[in-house]
Amino acid sequence: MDDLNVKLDQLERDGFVLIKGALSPEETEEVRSRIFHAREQGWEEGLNAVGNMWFDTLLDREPGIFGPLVGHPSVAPLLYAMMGKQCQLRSFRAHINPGAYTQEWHMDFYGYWNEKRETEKRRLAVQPSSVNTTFYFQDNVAGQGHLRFVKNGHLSEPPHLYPRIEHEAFEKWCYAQEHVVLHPMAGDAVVFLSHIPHQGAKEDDDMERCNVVCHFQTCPMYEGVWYVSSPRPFKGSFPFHKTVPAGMD
Ligand SMILES: O=C(O)CCC(=O)C(=O)O
Repeated sequence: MDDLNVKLDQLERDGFVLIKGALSPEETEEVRSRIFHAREQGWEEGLNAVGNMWFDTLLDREPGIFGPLVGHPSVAPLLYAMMGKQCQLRSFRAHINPGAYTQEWHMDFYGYWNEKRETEKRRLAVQPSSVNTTFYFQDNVAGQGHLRFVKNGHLSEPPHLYPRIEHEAFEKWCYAQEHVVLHPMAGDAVVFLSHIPHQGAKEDDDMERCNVVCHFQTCPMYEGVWYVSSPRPFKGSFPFHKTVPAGMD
């Protein structure tokens, strides 16, 4: 519990927490190889301009392989402590970075601050929230790859988002801030608040790099909330609906 409280405090303070060795070497290798199998099958949705190839169907195609990542025991106590049974899987997306890759600075839950403002105007509405659990399958050591955050970027609203995002100005602002750089290793997970600006990148174009991102949310996430992914079907989307993580009630 002490360890859990330390992590919860860190998540609240920094906006992210790195979970070392979240997956065993066997789990890491199994999932890694199935992500590349998916590519061989041509199951990707596309490859975007910054070098991110994405797969939205793997949880449905291979639930036995990918299902255990949803509320995995390494992240379940954190998710449950934050969201309880309201914790809902919004989306499940795997990525491969086949060549050069410098992701655009972005927030997964772009609409967070706007929803906060809207919520404050209403007597009954409550603030939606969202958390990423992102699993890594290669060693992103210095010189190979990284994930970085705008330092304290979860604590105040970045400029250039409203009324319409100005991507160039937003990215320029992100680049100009102080950053915290993580080097997640194979089997690590990063849990972070989905509204913190962040950017993944390869430092060596030749490194193999892939990840799995599970987005969790507490509703109300109405249709039209500004978010990078669309929601999965409601039924079956609550990982702790029937089974509470061990030792937590
Ligand atoms: O490490 C990366 O490539 C980026 C991860 C990311 O954007 C996410 O987890 O939402």
